Formats: sequence, C-alpha cells, structure tokens
Amino acid sequence: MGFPDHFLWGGATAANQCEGGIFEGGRGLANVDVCPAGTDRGAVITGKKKMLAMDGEHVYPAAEGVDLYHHFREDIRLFGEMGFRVYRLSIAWTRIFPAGDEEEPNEEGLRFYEEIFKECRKYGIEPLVTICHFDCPIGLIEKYGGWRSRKMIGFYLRLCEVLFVRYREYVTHWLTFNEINMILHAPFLGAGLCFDEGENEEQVKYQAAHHELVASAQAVELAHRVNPENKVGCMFAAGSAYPYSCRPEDVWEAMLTGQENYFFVDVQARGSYPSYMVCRLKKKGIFPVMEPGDETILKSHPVDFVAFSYYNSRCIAAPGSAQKEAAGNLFRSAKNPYLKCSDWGWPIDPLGLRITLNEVYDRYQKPMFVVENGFGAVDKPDAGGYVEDDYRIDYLREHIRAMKAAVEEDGVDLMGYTVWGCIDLVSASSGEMRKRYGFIYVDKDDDGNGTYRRSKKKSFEWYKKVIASNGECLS
Ligand code: BGP
Repeated sequence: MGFPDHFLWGGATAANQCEGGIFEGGRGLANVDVCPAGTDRGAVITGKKKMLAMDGEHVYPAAEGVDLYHHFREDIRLFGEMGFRVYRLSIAWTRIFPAGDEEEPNEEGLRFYEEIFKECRKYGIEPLVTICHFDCPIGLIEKYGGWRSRKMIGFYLRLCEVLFVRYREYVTHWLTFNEINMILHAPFLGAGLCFDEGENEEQVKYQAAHHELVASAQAVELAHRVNPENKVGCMFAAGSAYPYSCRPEDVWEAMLTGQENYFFVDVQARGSYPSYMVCRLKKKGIFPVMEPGDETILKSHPVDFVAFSYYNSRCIAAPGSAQKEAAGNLFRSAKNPYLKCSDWGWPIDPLGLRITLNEVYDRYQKPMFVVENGFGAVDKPDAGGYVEDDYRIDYLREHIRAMKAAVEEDGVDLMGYTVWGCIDLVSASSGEMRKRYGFIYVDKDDDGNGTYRRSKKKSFEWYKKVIASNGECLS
C-alpha cells in the first residue's frame, strides 16, 4: 500500500522569510518587514510594541531574507532536482497591492510570481499557494488597524480575485491564511493588530478572527467561481494537546486548549461557530460584531481540504500546577518528560503527528495536507557548504514513518507533505538565520554577512530518494 501514487511530496516557504527584495518591483511595506530580530521581536509580533516602520536601531532580517527574489530560478531548479511534485509558497500581498487599498494591482509583482509558476511548470512542480502567510500591508494597518476592521475583507478579496484570475492556468491549490489560529498568540504577525493600553485584547482578536473567517469562506466561493478545478484549504498550527496527567483537571484543560485551536477549523471546515466557542466568548463578555449574512457565508463555503503545520505536540496542565514550560511554535505548553527537544526546546514527537492526523481526520472527514513539518537546527557547513545533517534526516524519517502509518494503517486521507523551509530561511518566531530547516544551505548569517551561495546538504540526496520511492525508501 503505502502512500497513494499521486501523493504530493515537496517543500514549503513563505515570501516574507525568504524573498527579500522588499524595496524592489514596486513592493510596499508590510507588518512582516518591520518585525526586528532580537529581544524586541516578541513584543512586536504580539502587538505589545507598536512598530510600523524600520528604525536605525534594529535589524530587520526579512529585508533580505535569503534573496529568493533574485535566486528563484536556481532554487526551483534545485527543488526540481529533488523531485518535488509540489512547492508551497506564499504571495507577498504588498508586491501585488503595495499599500493594500489600491484599485489596480502592481503588474511587476504579478509578473514576478508568474515567472515563479512558469519555472515550477518546467520541472513538473505543482504550486500550492498561501494567499496570506502572515503579511498585512502597513498601509492597511495605519488606515484601518489591520484585521480589526471589516474593510479588510474587501481588500483581501480583491487580492484573491486578482490571483485566481491571473494565475488560473498555473495554480489550482490554494490556502487562504497561514496558521489562522496564530492570531491568538502573535496578533501583529497574524493580523496586523497592535493594542492600546487597557484595550480588551481578546475582543479585538476574536473580532479580527471573525473577519478572517468570513474572508476565507468568501475566498473559497470566489476560487470555485473563477475555476471549478480550484481546491482551497484552510491551514492551522496543529499539534495535539496532551493532558499533562490523567488528573481530570489536566484532561479538561487540554481539551479546552484543543478546542481553542480547532475553533478556527470548525468554522472553516464545518461552516459554523461551534457551540463551545459561542458559550465561552459570551462568558468572557466577548461579542464579535457579525453582519446578517455572515452565518450563511460561513455555512455555504467550507474548505475543500484541511492543511496544517506540525512541529510538536503540546502538553497541558491545569492552571496553577507548577510544571516546567516547554517552547514550541509560539504556543505555551508544559514540558513533556517523555520527549527530547530540539536546540530551541521544541519537543520531538513523531507519533504525535500520527495522533494529530487521526484527530483531525476524525473531526472533519476531509482530505488533509501536512504543509509544514521540519527540524530547526544549527548547521555546520564545510568549506564547500556541505552539511552532514543526520539530525534533520532522523527527524524527517520518523515523521514520514508516522505519516505512512496513519495513511496505511489508520486510513487517513492525506494529499501531500511539504517540508518546512526546504531551503534555509529566516525563522518566524526568532528572526534568526542560524535556525535552519533546509535541504539547501544558504550562506548568510545573523549579522547579515554571506554570499547567498546555495549548497546541498546531506538531506538533499536523502529526500530525493524518499520522493523517488514514494516514501518507501527512508534509510
Ligand atoms: C510556523 C510558520 C512558519 C515557520 C514555522 C517554523 O509557525 O508558519 O512561517 O517559520 O512555523 O517556525 P520558526 O521559523 O519560528 O522556527
């Protein structure tokens, strides 16, 4: 059995973490550009420190990324050499609408992605396009406060329409928002939200989430109208919430944490606000403003598939328990004593991926796509740029095994797998370059030094074999 013949193997990147070239091609400035590396990053991405422009004191790693803007032909050729069947990338919103609210799109930006898609086609690579991977034009944050405003729905749909129409012949796989649940944990990154002193942050976050959810449903409708072949997915940061112990209070808390994440997918895949969230919001005195018609929009346009990122599981203890905290993808979690961790403290839990796949499939009964999974580590290249990254191979091998078991033995419906940061890129949570995920090493360091030269790591040839054997050969 194994993976289906048409299984989409590949890799994933996001525009703001790899393209660079932020002042080129008529591109405008976005929230993702002004998130600095270093100690202020946390406060900026969570909306606690307002930074809507670059200053002279901070380093802004997205400005250069790994310069995919000028290297994309070489990079896609390397993806082709590995045998990618899919390349997940995102569109920088401000390349298409520099301020966000223009009537007409920026042709130079549109041409850039068209060239990327043509290049993919050369190698038989199917693009999987994330319409919004954390970016929000600064123009829209300054004028409207980002996704707190309902006006954002219109600007987002204008972007969608331009993309669906222009790339009709190149793209049929779309994701509406990257990690939509991240809005609760990193609201400036996720939705361009900054908060005023004393403001009810939760009210603002759930209001913004409502706008994104309505926009996402309308995007599904639009995509299907423009091209009935289009398949549109939602995307959330997954990773099952394990109870820290069998103490009912821990189990209860883990269930609540799980629901907080699934809420978004419940709306996008099932088409309505789940009753637990309606009650919870009411209890907190949070009443997102909804327009008549929103319910029908959500109900009528569920997504075609459910995509997610998986890096680790989480471990949840009841409030007040003195458990040690673990790191991991911007979510708080107790330290799981049974799991080893990466250098960044992210737990390593391949079986957790199988558990998550089962959980998500049980809940939604829709095809799934693992669109991010990978191992961030410090690589030590030799003079030729070669890295013996056995640690990365080990991580990926075990996760692919778990995925295979889920497909083969548990019967989950999985469309594909795209390894995060298939080429080294800037870390979203820390802004570092030294946290690398790629099969391809990029010569660039945290101080901005480097030639941007690309070189293959050991994992490059390994993944090539994995793909060629459709996941059979993992050694
Ligand atoms: C997800 C994001 C990605 C990516 C990844 C790895 O949250 O969708 O953009 O960066 O996590 O995280 P990090 O870069 O912080 O290691």
